[in-house]
Amino acid sequence: MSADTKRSDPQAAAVTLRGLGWKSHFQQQLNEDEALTGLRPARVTSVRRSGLHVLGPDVDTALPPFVDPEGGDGANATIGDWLLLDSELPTARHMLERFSLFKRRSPGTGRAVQLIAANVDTVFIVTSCNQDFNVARLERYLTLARQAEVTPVFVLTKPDLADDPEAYVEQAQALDRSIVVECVNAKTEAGANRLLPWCGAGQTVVFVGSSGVGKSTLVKTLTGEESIVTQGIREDDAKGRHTTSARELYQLASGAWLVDTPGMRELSLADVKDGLEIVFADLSDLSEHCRFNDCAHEAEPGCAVKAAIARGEIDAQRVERWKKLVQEEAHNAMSLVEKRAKDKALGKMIKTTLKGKRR
Ligand SMILES: Nc1nc2c(ncn2[C@@H]2O[C@H](COP(=O)(O)OP(=O)(O)OP(=O)(O)O)[C@@H](O)[C@H]2O)c(=O)[nH]1
Ligand SMILES: [Mg+2]
Ligand SMILES: [Zn+2]
Repeated sequence: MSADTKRSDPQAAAVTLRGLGWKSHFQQQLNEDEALTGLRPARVTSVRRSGLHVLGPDVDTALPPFVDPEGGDGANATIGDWLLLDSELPTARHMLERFSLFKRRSPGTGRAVQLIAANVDTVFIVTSCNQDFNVARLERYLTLARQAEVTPVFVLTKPDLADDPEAYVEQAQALDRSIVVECVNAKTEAGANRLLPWCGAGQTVVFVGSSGVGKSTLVKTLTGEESIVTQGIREDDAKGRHTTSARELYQLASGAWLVDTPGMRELSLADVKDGLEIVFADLSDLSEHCRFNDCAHEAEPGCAVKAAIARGEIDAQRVERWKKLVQEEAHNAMSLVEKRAKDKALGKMIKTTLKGKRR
């Protein structure tokens, strides 16, 4: 066992594919491609600039970064990915097709995409019962989760420091009645253990959220891994100090894999059209009743969205957040060159998306 792959139980049983989160989705790919026969599966357990660390039934080693020859936005192997290694040398040959992928637009103005984690079953969207709590940001994370087809759970920390934690729970729940909202003191076992229902054997869960919300504290309490570093937040604005700097996979005694991630300063979305249509399905549906096909829900006559706001049936602020995200998505979907050439087309694209052409 290398220093990179931390496991809570030093006596842990031998590493098995199933224990690492192997699923029929991966086995099928092996069965269907003869060229893959004889290669050894291993899972990426940590990602640094210098390279990867992989763990498999008969391998536990560092590897250089791996880029899938088929290319595309998500071609770099990331944490949680399954690679097939040579039978002799520890060299990656192939990356198995993922069943889920969590990604965002890299911070800054470029269009590059940053992969957060692959082959994840559940995402814990972590925020605190303090100034970090922000409905618009939660909605962004939710869109990301829906796009990736990963089960989202809202985890609200620091109820022990809040006057009225229930008020935060209600706001989070109002975003989507079907999502589980857990409000937990991350520093206590009783609190962190509330997350165990999503942490069965072979399950992979990723913790995301701003710096200082208690992602590492939760992982530390759940795994009992003393080496995990956590750090107090700034008193005045509750902002964290970006303590965790690399994504890391930890195994729980239950057999689940937890991915701790560095706190995000901003969350720019990329390729989330489907995610938006799920999170805002009600608004999308409603907009089909607008008189004009390309209604922007501003001042057009016969706008079903405006009418519903006027009747008090939907929240005007939520509509504004929806429009903003749809616009952002449309901007991102176009390259810079295209943007210059097709300024007008962009306006149209935003309108048709707001119009909610559902698949
Ligand atoms: N009282 C209380 N303190 C908490 C709770 N959760 C986290 N903390 C504290 O909040 C601070 C930040 O926690 P971290 O776990 O380092 O936060 P993080 O999300 O990992 O932050 P980054 O690694 O910077 O992204 C630490 O001082 C924790 O002890 C909680 O539920 N209650
Ligand atoms: Mg951390
Ligand atoms: Zn309208």
